[in-house]
Amino acid sequence: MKRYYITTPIYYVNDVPHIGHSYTTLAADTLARFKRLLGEKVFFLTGTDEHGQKIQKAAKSVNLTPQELADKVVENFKRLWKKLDITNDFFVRTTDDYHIKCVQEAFEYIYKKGDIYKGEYEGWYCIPCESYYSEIEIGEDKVCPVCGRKLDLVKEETYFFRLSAYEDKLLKFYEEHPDFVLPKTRYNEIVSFVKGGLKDLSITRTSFDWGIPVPFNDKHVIYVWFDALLNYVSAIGCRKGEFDEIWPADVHFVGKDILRFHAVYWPAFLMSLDLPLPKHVVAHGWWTVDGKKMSKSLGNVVDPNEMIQKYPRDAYRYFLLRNVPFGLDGDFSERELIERINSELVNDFGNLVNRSLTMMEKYADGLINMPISIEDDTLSKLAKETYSKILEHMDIFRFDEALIDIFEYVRAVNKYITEREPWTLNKEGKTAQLNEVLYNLYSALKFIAGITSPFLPDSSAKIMDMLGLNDIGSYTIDFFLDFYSVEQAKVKRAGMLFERIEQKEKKEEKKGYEKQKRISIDEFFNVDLRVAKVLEAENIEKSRKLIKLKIDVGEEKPRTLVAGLKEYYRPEELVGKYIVVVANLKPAKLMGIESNGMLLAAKDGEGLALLTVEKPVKPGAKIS
Ligand code: ME8
Repeated sequence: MKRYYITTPIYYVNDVPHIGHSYTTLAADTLARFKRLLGEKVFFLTGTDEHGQKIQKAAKSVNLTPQELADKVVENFKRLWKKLDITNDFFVRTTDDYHIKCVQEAFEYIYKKGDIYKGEYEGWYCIPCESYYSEIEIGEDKVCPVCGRKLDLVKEETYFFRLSAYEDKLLKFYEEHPDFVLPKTRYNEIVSFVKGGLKDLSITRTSFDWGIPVPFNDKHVIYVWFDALLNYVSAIGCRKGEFDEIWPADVHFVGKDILRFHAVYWPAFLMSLDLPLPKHVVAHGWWTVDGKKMSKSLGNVVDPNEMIQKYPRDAYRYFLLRNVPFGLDGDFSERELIERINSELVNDFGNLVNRSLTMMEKYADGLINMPISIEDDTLSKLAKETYSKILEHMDIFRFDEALIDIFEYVRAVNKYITEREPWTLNKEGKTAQLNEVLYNLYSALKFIAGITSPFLPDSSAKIMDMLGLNDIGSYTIDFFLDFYSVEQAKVKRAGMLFERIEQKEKKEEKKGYEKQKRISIDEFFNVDLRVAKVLEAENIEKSRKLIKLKIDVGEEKPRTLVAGLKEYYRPEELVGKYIVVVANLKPAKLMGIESNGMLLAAKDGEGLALLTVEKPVKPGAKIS
């Protein structure tokens, strides 16, 4: 059976791991766990990129040899992955012997084929990015178009890879595989880059020596990107051993910064090596911190080690995967992380598990029994529907959407409890009905434990334990989807899944409120508040926060209103709601769309709730 092969980039060893690295690795880990849950055999690879001028320079600045630096820094990555419970099957290092041998073999293979030739190169080189850039890309300032740093003019004898010969083949491949690069916007970027014309690529260097020597000319070391990309092949046997069971990769996860290397150069190298191409290259967006680019000089680099000391690692993982639509840029803020913990993980998720288990213990001594007949299969049906939505979203690597699906289910189960009122059934001695409700709840928690296992592995394990089930590894999804697969169980409540976290700012906010400026009644009446009915709602794709609404405010034509609701509502949840808007606000342009009005919502440390009227009134009704 072909193993589902997932990779992360191999990270440079000149830096300590930060939130960005952990993001890619956590996404890959989540997919690996998800595929295992589906019963697939998985091979999940991560590792480190240890050659190149950048590493050589970094080592020199701390008086170490490049190898010593690599040996030291690699431990930071390995330690962090362990702390984050990353389930990689192998860790590749580009200074390992098997890798060096594989890169040299690949170089020779391509050389013999005639796709590598010797020449001379002069160009603008960015050492931190280990990449040449063309005059067109760098403009007049001669700074790197990716990292903005100063470029060096470098002239050297070099071996070229005949990339130009692959232009048409690549374009044909993209056309035949429209989901090779995801998300779609990135695919378009890559296609137009290649359509712009490809020049041959310099793939050796003579100006420094920290790299893999060209096998037949040791004056040259192999370009670090040629070396690094081959990790995906060297780590699985380099055409030997298990190689055919694993190759081609199913998903290379990368940040958008290194997409070109993976979606243009890498497939061209592979074509030249006569190897099949990967199925998908998935590029995610870029994390900033409190709106700023992370950098050592700004001192705002977020250390994942610190985060998981302060917050449960499930919460960190949840926040990264949930807060940003996979593919878009995101901003990291502890305030938002706490908001998500308090509202979703504590209120919705933790609370559901806790109240369910409490009732099971209180009303049935923790004993769960399958009823003779089950009248009410609401939760079972909903679980199946939820699962198919999750599958669709995971197919296109939308971790955020899959989590929204899961949490909608969690909320539905909470609602089920509220509506069925087990406490009343207990009080009235309706044992049969009570048992059925508890059994449904047990089965729903079992489904939740299974489906959350890739995303919230620690919480999932705790729930499994409370439900009297084995480790997640003993089951596949069928067990969880077969809703009533457990006939009898003894449950035991074991503490809360998540603890509420007090926000410091919240107290300050309260103080500020008392000091606020008072306004006159006239000033208040200047604001024209109206009821509006939401007619349509759609996500603004390019934005992380904004949703575009069409609203009826009782005028001849509906208005367009843009609001920052994406993180809190799905468009379909908004349609039909009677909301409150400020109707006499000057129009404003948001993401190029004119917004006419502003809606009212309440926000606390835990989430956001729209102001709606208690029962439908005519759109346009004045709020007085
Ligand atoms: O590029 N936001 O290694 P690298 C999101 N060795 N992701 C980020 C990020 C941020 N602010 N910063 C880093 C290299 N990343 C090469 C890769 S692969 C054959 C060779 C993540 O240590 C993201 O995945 O600079 C990005 O692509 C990767 O770290 C770059 O890591």
